[in-house]
Amino acid sequence: MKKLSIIGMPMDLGQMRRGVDMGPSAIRYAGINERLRVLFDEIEDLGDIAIGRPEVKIDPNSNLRNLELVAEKNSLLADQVDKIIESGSFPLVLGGDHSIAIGTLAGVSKHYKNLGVIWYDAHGDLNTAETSPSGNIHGMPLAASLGLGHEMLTQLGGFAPKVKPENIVIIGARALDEGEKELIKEMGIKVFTMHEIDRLGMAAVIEETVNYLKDRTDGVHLSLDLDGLDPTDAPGVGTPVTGGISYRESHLAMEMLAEAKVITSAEFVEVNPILDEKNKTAVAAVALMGSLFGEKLL
Ligand code: 4U7
Ligand code: MN
Ligand code: MN
Ligand code: MN
Repeated sequence: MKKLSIIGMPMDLGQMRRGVDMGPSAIRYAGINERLRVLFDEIEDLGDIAIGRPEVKIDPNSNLRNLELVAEKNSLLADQVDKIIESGSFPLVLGGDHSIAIGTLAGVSKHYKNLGVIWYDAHGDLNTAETSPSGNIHGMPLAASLGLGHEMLTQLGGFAPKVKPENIVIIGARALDEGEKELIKEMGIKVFTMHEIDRLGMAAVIEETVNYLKDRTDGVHLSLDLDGLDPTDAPGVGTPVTGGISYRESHLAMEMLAEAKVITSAEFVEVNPILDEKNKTAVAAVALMGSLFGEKLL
């Protein structure tokens, strides 16, 4: 039986653009249930993880905005995701800013010896407190999952790392910080920047990605940051970067991932309805989910 479990993570503590906490609502209003219902035997919406309205603060010692809160809320998410997988269901997490990937991956990673991760994003999210220009934890989740950074983030769930560098593929990068570029080279992380996407075409990029991950991993998590898409197609994001992946290329990518049957968990993050145009970004997210879960055009 094919079952999907949806969980909302209305987190906005990983950055400064308030409004991304409304991402899960915006995605639900965009018709996620109606769209995905026909693709599964059963769908359950578990509602949102409680974030509340905590006082935001920068830890003066660590250059990490809201460190304790981000860690605390993410461990709630990790537990939920863990339970969903244990119950035999596919976990789909709705963000929220990208710091939630720390929790998602902590929950997912327990279940795999060699978890693969596809990081669909304009950014690398490979900063640590030392390299971060902003102190925003939504720019750090991939580093934290690799075991790099503050131990409250890296040790979430009680183990590190959640993913090995050779099991990661970044797609859509076009705004990497200097420290991130160095780390990518040092660790040998596979990256398809916009340059490679333009040169090879998205079809070849996904083919290569699937071939690369298929043999070395026993599950693949898709972490899709809507700012991976071009801002004309996904304007409702806090850190837009021009020259991004188109709506059509993104659909092709999701369709090919569906065909390859490799994805075992997913999250769609950084949808900010306050910055959006008529919920366009949430609608795009739901359309991409449709393709990811096997919706056909004919
Ligand atoms: B997102 C940035 F400096 N790299 O660390 C940072 F450019 O989850 C942006 O991908 C991070 O949206 C963007 O603050 C995080 C910045
Ligand atoms: Mn991003
Ligand atoms: Mn991101
Ligand atoms: Mn962003």
